[in-house]
Amino acid sequence: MKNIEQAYEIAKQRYGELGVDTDKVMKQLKTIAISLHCWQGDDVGGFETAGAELSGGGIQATGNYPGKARTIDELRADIETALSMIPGKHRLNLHACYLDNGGKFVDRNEITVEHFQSWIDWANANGLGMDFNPTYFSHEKAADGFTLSHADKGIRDFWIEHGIACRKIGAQMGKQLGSTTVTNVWIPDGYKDIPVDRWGPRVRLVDSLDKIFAEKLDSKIHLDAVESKLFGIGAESYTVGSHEFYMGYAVSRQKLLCLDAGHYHPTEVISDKISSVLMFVPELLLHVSRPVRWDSDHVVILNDELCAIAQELIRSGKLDKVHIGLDFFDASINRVAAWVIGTRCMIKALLLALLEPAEKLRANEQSGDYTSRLAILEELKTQPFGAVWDYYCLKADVPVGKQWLDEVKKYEADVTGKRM
Ligand code: RNT
Ligand code: ZN
Repeated sequence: MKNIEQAYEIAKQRYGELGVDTDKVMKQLKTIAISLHCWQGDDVGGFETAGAELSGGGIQATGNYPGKARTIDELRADIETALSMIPGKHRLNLHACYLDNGGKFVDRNEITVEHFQSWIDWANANGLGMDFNPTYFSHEKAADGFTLSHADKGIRDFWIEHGIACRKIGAQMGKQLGSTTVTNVWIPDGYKDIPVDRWGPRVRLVDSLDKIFAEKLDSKIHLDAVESKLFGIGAESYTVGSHEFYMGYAVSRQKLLCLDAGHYHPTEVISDKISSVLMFVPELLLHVSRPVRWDSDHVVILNDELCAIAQELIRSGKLDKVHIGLDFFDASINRVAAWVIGTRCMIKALLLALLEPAEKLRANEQSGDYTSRLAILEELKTQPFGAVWDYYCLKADVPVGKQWLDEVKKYEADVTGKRM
């Protein structure tokens, strides 16, 4: 503890020489909430039916590490454990298939806030805001790969009803918790092989979305987001909700666009999209993920793109217009550790970005002094960032350094490892 404080004092001086106030930075960092996705805890299984398994619909968790949460209580306990190792106050991002139906099947078009009341109460007790997602996969009416753009009106109407139900639930979450809920629509719709009709499904999707969003909701308690995708497993040739589709939809309807880091061509990055898209949509939702060769949803690590995303959020001054959500699910490692690693990395990236001498760098750029810009950006990489991060964790009363791993191992020995 003494070492951490001493190291921080030195780091504070070093950053001070660059014109960066580390105390102020830590205060700012504390105000940034990350939306923790419930689905890392059970490989996107949910609790709709006992022993529900993923998934269908273009997403796939891989791995069979023991100890995944099997019940709502287990999932909540795991999230609480993860949160106890993550500095700051955050949010829970819940999927509709995680409903609390008391053991009695309730179909997607019939869910109401009562099926989520226990989650809202739990979030409230844990000081968490909530975000929400309709679930357009893992269902017999999604089995052929189409939902909101389905050619069959009956199936389309069913999913429209689901979307409408979810907005009502999302609005209740926002209202009860006094913190705006973002409800994000992602659908898997697409064709495995080359379609003949690319128009029809897109015409139907626009119509379905318009029906879902018909009721105006108070933007203080609820916001809508739409998430595009390039391709999915079993939908390699055509995705109805492509980037251009949702970009156009979000701009024309003034909805939030959700940028998922894994949903673009392999050399395309979302860090560069933030400033472009925010010119035309009111706010953004991020699904921070880590694609490896494809939309693989690996656990987020502190790599160049994560740093670039955080830099964009801080440098642009538009943090208040961006909702930061995580979207990864790795079933090959301890699932609580996955949350802790990914979320801590997201916070580390934000801290690194806040520790930049922003005004100085901007002045260099504006005066055409690109030499200084490059030189300072490189010098920043070897500043004592780790000392500030350790101190931030210490002050937030969460494990410093790899201490958290010991706690996860203990939790595994006592709890998750005992699950069959
Ligand atoms: C799928 C999308 C979507 C899901 C979640 C579970 O490719 O990224 O956001 O990961 O809805
Ligand atoms: Zn996503």
